[in-house]
Amino acid sequence: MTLSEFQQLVTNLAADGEKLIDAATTTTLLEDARTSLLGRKSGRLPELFKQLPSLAPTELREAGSLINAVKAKLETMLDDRRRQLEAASFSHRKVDLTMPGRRQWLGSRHPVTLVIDEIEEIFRELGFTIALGPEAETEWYNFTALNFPPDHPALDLHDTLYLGENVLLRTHTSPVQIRTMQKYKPPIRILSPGNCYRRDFFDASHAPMFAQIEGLAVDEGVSFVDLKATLTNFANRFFGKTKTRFRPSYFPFTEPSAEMDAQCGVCGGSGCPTCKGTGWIEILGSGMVHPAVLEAAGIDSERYTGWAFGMGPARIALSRAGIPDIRLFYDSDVRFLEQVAR
Ligand code: 2NL
Repeated sequence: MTLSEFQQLVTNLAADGEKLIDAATTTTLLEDARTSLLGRKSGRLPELFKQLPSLAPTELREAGSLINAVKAKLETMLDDRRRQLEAASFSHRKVDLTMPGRRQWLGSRHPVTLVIDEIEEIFRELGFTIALGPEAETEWYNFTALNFPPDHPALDLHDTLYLGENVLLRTHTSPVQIRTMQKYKPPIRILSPGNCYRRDFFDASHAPMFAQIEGLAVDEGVSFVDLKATLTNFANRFFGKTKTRFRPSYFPFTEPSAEMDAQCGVCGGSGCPTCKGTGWIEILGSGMVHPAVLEAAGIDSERYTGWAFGMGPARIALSRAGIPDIRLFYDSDVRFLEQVAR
């Protein structure tokens, strides 16, 4: 091929390319133009590059600089046209710029935290304050002061996570109540939420770490009537007007002890899988503080009496939302959390 033949082909290509690029009215058409002009496989420009070896060696320099200049020009034209089309397509989009933006989900408090916050709010209105304490405790605060006999199975390495000699991860938030009774004189009305630990399998209904919320009221003349009235009021506030019942129970730290059930909100008491056919959902354990516990915490059990309760907010959140597996609360799966968020 002669130099002038080559120059003619390159000039034609430049002219055709300019027309093609100008004619492209969408970014898709522009991409087609780019492929037909510069496409590595069979674009017109790469095809011309392949012709270079057929020129005389003395003509190569001029031919090369010409084709490279056209290549650069086409690339610039393609880029300019792309910017033009993109700007036009944005300004022609039918958008109402006065519309409020779509709100992103920013996350929410954890479902268990939501239950704790709600319970705190109800008891706050009844004059309770929030008390917090350490999660690493001594055997004395976690067991001895709470009237556990030294050979109680809960003290065993199989049931409790020990950090060292005498130091363990608390198995309930009761140590906070003991510390509060040591530090303050009655009247005492406190609520202690927090995480507790036990050596247990992580299955559908158990977790080795779980939230507990306990309440304690100590004063002169406090009786089982106060316990029953306060906890019944709480159930009606938390679940909406509901039937409750108290069943006798046993804890080393309370005497007498009672468990409170609420009528199953899913079936209304007729029996369903959620309440395992009983019509009742277990809400909490409670009782009159054992005199030995008051004395251990330095409170005169002849002058003062008290009542206490403990419940698991995760259990309550499960039964309230009809969630089948407690592990869902700890997976941090946003698809689950979004569904129970508020
Ligand atoms: C449950 C229910 C309960 C308490 C916790 C308590 C705390 C002190 C004194 C007396 Cl300092 N009682 N807390 C009372 C009754 C029940 O928890 O199911 N626990 C395993």
